[in-house]
Amino acid sequence: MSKKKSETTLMDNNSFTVELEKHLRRELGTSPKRATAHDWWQALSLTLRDINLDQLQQSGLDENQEERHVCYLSMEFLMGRLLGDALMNLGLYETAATLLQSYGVRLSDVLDQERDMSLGNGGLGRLAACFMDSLANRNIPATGYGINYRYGLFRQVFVDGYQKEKPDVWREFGSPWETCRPSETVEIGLFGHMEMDHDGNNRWVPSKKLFGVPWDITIPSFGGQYVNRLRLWESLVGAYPIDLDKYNQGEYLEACRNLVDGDTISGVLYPEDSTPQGKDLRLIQQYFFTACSLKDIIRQHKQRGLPMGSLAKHYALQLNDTHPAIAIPELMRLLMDEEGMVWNQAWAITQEMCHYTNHTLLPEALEKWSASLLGRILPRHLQIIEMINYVFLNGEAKEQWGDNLEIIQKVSIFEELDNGDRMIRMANLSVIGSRRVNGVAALHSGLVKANLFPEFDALYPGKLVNVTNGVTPRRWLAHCNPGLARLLDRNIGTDWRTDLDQLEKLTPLAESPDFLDAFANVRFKNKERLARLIEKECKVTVNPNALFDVQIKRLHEYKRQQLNLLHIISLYHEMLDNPDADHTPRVFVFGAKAAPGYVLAKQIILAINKIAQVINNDRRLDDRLKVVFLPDYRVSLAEQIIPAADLSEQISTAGFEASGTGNMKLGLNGALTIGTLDGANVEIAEAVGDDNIFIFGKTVDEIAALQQQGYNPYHYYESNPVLKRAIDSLMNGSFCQHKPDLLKPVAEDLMHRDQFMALADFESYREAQQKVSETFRKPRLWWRKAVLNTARLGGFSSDRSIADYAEKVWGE
Ligand code: KOT
Repeated sequence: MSKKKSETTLMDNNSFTVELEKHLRRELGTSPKRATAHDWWQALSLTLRDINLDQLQQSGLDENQEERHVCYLSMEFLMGRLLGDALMNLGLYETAATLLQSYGVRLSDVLDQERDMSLGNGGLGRLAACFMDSLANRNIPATGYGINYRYGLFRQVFVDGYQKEKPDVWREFGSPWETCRPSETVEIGLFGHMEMDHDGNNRWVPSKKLFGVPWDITIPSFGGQYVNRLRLWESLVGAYPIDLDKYNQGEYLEACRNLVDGDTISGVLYPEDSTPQGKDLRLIQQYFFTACSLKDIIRQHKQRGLPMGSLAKHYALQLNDTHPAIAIPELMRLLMDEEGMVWNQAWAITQEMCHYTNHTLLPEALEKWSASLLGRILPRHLQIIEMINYVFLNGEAKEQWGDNLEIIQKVSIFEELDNGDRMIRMANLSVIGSRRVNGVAALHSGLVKANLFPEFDALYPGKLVNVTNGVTPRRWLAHCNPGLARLLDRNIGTDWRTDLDQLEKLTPLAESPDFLDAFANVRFKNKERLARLIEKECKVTVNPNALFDVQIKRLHEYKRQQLNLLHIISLYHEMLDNPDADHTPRVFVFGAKAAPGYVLAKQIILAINKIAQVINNDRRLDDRLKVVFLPDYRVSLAEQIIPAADLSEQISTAGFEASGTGNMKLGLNGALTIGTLDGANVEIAEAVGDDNIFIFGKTVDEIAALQQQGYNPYHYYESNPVLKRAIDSLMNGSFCQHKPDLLKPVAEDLMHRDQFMALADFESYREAQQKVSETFRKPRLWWRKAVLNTARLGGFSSDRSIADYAEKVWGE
């Protein structure tokens, strides 16, 4: 796709000041002298939004553009805060800081006023946000389509070590970034029945009508010349009572009565990462935002005076996992029932337009909808899915596999259940209905081909491809780590922000002691800053000279926070046994939310908190070991932790983490990785070299073999005294003397089930951790490795991912 630049110059400093003060006076009824930090935040945000809106007119929405417009359909956009990034992108950061200073206000206090836009759970939603940023930076015309949830991901607090959920009222008084576009409201149907009209055609008569109201957020490139938009649909505005008791027990659905009343649909984000629960409201949410988005696309296409037959030439749909897969039958319905096309033409357009990204191999995360449930809510769509399946099985499938029933059953969109109902496999529907299917890291894409969809890979050679994930260097380096950004600017120039391969120029500097000192110095300041935050949030004093060992991601058994915990306990025991030995001081930092209904994950959080309390108060350790669990992990917290991390924990069971993107953010900022050969760790290891990463644990094949032969965690427990002692201390109440049974469930699960084989990798993990400790004691060696991590991870920019999508997925 070609690049295009607008000629418009952006706002000068004086006009910026005038506009800002105008917003203060007119929108907020205040003045620079009286304005609070929150007023300043709002006024600044409105000012920048206006600059972007002006620029938007000249960017991707250009009506005469020839390029294919990318529509990124995602249930989640985990945007975080927007002001700091926007100031940086528009080159107004210093101007704003100086102006505020003249009124005695600190820009950092103003930035802290912003509530994170947490409209996502974790990796999948954050990836969508990074991709929006990179689409703008690649000057690719694009719209992100999603849901304007009134409540984002719950806020997490700890009470006595337990996770408690609080509602995330992120835009109680509106959000300055969002512009409502009521004139582009669309109407969609739900429920109802099918009728035959006088021409003998099938017609859907919905019994419910819903309105989708679009709210737009501008997405500027670095420099601000190119602007795309994120369009989030709201179903209706109104009072919305949530039953918090039920919500906290994991029954978030039941907590929302009036299931299909308009305002419930965009009410709350489902807090599940990797384990969707097949509930009606979720399916309605999926249909709601997908149908609104398709109507929007078709309306724009027609407004440009283009014929329906050329829809696929002008628009590419990217389905972020199967959550928007209902787009496939919905597009068929629109093209046939509303636009009068015949099946074959509609199918050709649908298959040309749709592209599907798979983000997980976990069987429980592969979406399936009961056909009877889907048929009740969307009767026409069930008919169309049945027809797609019929045509597929009797056409391509029969030609390829004849009457091989085993394969036919496997590739069918429908899975027959014993109780007579059928489940619709959204992944199969997505593969059949898409032009390209991609995994998110080389290893993962290989497994998608070999294990998940081998039959489809044989049937459709070249359809299944890999696009390795990436992260935006604007947010995850330039903005979150200003100290390192300045150091880079001084040494390799400033172009790395939009051309991250420039980081390679650091390679020779890894041999310069002066540069290593400067790098270490930046890190030390970042660690001091994080130490202050830890003091404030956790009331724990930590030493910035200690090794900061960081695991930040959703809490899930496959991500194995429990393995990290076992290592911490073993270190604790070692320090108590040999108090005079020269131990490397460590601070273990956790950040993680557990899905409210995920019992074991919540018990692991409790265990970490309880163990932290004992260790942090044990004076025998001389402050050489600290464990902190920062509450309410979210994008803005990640931005403070990542620049201060020495060690990045990427310790999932091989084969289960599709990619990971925290691994990229931490590595780019110069943390060394301790990790398994899983997801993008494999490519990170190739990029940085074996000497600059700590790889441990069983490979995908070894894990499979162990599973095959029958995994027995108890064997590892019995035969490894260090491991046994760690687990016994969880069992016997050492960390919780007033309630000795409290942590037993975690210990028992590890000994008797251990679904993700933490015990099998424990010894190898511990050895790798010993190497980490030894290396950290040699600062020159450590910082050289750290610099080489930053130097060699430029390929993990989401700008590169988007270029790959443009070439391998949306292109020819
Ligand atoms: C959630 C529900 C259903 C299907 C997939 C998910 C999912 C997967 N949510 N987040 N992911 C993560 O996506 C990231 C971006 O591709 C990956 O880096 C990460 O490994 C996935 O776990």
